This record gives sequence, structure tokens and C-alpha cells, in this order.
Amino acid sequence: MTVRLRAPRRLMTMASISALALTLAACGGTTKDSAESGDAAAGGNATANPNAPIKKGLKIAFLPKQVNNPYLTILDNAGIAAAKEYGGEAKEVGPSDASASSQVSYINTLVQQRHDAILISANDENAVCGPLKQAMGKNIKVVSYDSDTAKDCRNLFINQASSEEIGRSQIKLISDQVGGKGEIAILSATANATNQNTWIEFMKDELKKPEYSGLKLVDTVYGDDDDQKSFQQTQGLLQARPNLKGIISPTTVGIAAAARYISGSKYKGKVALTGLGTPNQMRQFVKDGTVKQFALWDPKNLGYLASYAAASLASGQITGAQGEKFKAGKLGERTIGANGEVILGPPTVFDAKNIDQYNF
Ligand code: RAM
Repeated sequence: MTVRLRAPRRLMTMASISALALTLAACGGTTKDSAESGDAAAGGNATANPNAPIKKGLKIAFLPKQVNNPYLTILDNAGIAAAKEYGGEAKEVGPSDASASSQVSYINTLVQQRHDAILISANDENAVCGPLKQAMGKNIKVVSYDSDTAKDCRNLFINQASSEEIGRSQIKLISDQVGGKGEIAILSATANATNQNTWIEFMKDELKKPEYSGLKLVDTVYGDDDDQKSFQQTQGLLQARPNLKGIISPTTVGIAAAARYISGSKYKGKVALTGLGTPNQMRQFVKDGTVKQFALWDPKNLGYLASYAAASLASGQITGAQGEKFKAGKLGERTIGANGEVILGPPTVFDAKNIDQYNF
């Protein structure tokens, strides 16, 4: 837009200055590309309107770490179902491997398709940042869920539980199972995964406490959230570490593969295995005695909450600032905490007594 200032500067009255200001404001427009975008975590100054209704027809996309991970499939399907509830259209797209840069081209496509919100479980907290910032610059809302990006690359992070609680409780679980003594190891997802790396930091910190002085973390290996690779890493670990007493696998793919290997090996009943798994994948290994206890949250609720959070952002109900509240359908009202984080709730511990009450 060009605005011509024909009158000599000294002749401009206050009235004409205000008229010009009005014209400029009117030409400002409210398209997705305009400067009104990029609020909250993206550094802007949009204001929340808690009473704004959820817009109809919102286009929402879920971008998981990888599409062939049963846990993420449950999660994304629940988010897609939630979008139906609030009158939006949601889909899942994503790579078949969880490598650091595998999500970048998907983000670029979703931006070109002008989605209202992109939800991402990040394979790497930084590799996805450039394209996500471009998305926010076009007023596309970005919500990380399950595995966070760097904080300035998204508007909100929907966390399954307190990361600290998840990490520290894994040490308690393994300690109880090995009697507080001996070598332990971690079988993780990918080396870049934000969520696993955060939990592992808290595990290491927890191990410094005097009550865990009998435990020694001797190795951390990576199965890349690939079933076969996780299976082989378990085998390799057990061969290389004959004194190993326990394995923590804080990934649903890793723990299921490790349980399958251990249940058919001489290590069954000798090496403890715990971590984060889905009850449906772990049931047979709890029943055959390979695994005594493990933990998880309900991935359906996580997907549902993330979907509502994205819709609330895209409708202007919230901007991502601490203290703002939004309604997450059947999960009720939720409040945004520090660093744009919303927490689902405490994880559940599963064992032979309760596992049959869960179906996911
Ligand atoms: C795997 C993924 C996911 C993690 C769960 C526990 O499915 O790594 O990101 O949250 O495990």
C-alpha cells in the first residue's frame, strides 16, 4: 500500500494526522501473514480473549516423531477425534523414522497448506526451529506435545507429566526391583529426543541421592525408537555387561522390544526391566514375569488436551502466556504454567494387579 503525503509537512493539522493514522490502521488488514502474528512465545503482544468461541473449521495437523509408533498413533488419533468435537479438521502426517531433521519438510508443507495450527512431538529441539518460527511468523500456532522444541520455537508445550517426576520416579522403580544395588543401564529412543534426554538428566540427578548410592549407571544406549534396533541394542547391552542388574527404557518402543528380547533369553528373571510403556504392548511381559512394574500416562488424554490447546490458541482464547486458562473439553479447565507449559497429570504405575484395567 502506498500513502502519498501531498500536503506540506507544516500544514498538516492534528485532524489530518489522525485521519492518516486511521487510514493506515484500516489498511493494516488481518491476514495470517500480517504483523499481528507471532504473538506469545514468538515474541509478540497479542491479547487473549478468554470468551472467544472456538472457531469452526480450524485446520490442525499432528506431526509425531514418526508415524509408525503405536503410542503416538493413539495420541494423534485422540487429537483428531477431539477436533471433530470442536468442529475442526485434523490430520496426522510425519516421517517413518525419528531422526533429527526428518520433520522439517513436513513442517514446510503444512505451512504452505496454511494450517491454523501445527502440533509437533519434536525429534530434535533445534532442528525444527527455523521452519516452526516461519510458521509462527505467518500466524500459524505451534504446539509441541510429548517432546518439546526449544522454547522460542512454539507457542505452547503440552507435557504428559512433570518431566522431573517422570525422570526421578524411573530410578525409584528400578531401585525397588533390583533391591537398591548393582549396575543399571538405560535403553533410550534417539540421542536427540528432547523428552528422553530431559528425563535422563533427572534420572542422573536422582542417582546422586544417598539412598541410591548402591546403583551404578554404566551405559546409555539408543534404539532410535526402532523396534529391531532396540531389540538388538538390548541384546548387545546384556552381552557386554554381564553384571547388569536392571534396564530402564523410557520409551514405549524401547521397553516393548527389550521385554521381547529378555522374555526369550537366559536373562529373564535375572535382569529387571522398567520404563515407560503402553499397557497393551507390555501386558504379556508382565504376565510372563519379565516385567514387574512400569509407568505411563494416558496417551489419549495427551492428544485430546493438545488438540484443545491448539484450537484455543488459534481462536484467540489464549496466547500462551503463563496463567491463561482454557477449556479442554471433557478434561476441564487447564492453566498455562511457566515457559508456556501445560501438564496433563501424574503418570500411572502398572503391574500385574492393575494392568488389565487399562486398554491402550
Ligand atoms: C515413545 C516416544 C515418545 C515417548 C514415549 C514414552 O513412544 O519416544 O516420545 O513419550 O515413548
